[in-house]
Amino acid sequence: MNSPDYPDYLQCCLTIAGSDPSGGAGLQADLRVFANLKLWGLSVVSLITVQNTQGVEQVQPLEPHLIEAQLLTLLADITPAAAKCGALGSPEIIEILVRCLRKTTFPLVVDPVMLSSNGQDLLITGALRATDAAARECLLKLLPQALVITPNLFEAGVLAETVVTDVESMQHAAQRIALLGVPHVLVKGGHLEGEAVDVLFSGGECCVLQGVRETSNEIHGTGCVLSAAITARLARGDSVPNAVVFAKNYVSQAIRTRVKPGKGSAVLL
Ligand code: PXL
Repeated sequence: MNSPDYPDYLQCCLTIAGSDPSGGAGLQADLRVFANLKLWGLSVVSLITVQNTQGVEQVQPLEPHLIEAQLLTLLADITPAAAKCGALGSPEIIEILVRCLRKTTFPLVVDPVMLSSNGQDLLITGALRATDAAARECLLKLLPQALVITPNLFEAGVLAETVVTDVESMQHAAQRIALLGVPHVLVKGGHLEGEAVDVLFSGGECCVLQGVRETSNEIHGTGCVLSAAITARLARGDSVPNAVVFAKNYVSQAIRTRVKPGKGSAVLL
């Protein structure tokens, strides 16, 4: 018997992301957010990391054919109400995703994760660096499939090919990224000096949202949690601006009640 909170037909949210064994980021964080928000979580693993709360030691992308098989097998059975992708791991994986997601119609949130906080490449591993032009080109192919993209200042700078350091440059970058084919761009200002504000470019207009002053070196996975909460609210039928506002409040609340499971960063429940 289902409990009254869980109807017979469950709404599902999908994450395509890397594994963080310490649970603060990646698919483990996404699934926790989906469950907290009463959605059934689906996950396709793109890469595994070797990490604890003190940092990422190794990153190993899965064979692209395994990502394709996971995704196609899942989608043959279940259509998620919304999906997100996080750390992807290699140009081949991105290309496979572009191909597999081309025919889907559910909203997709792209968190263009490039580097871990201790500088490990999570977008592309091996000879190519996340900051190389070729890595950017590869990510650009995925953008037209995204409804929303959630870059931080560094990622926005790489995507927009500008330096992003303040609210004005965030607005400029958001507009440039929208021109790459994404209708809604949320540039996260968590790493801004001074005030922490986010910029949302949506419906052809930029708006500045009061941000969460997070001490991001000490809290791990806030970006994953934010994009997962946006995805969950889109699955529930929210508009993008409403989903973003909800997700920002969700992260602020989670930051206030953060926990510290290990010797390193705190994480969000
Ligand atoms: O927070 C970005 C991120 C996403 N996904 C995985 C990670 C990290 C950061 O370390 O490990 C798997």
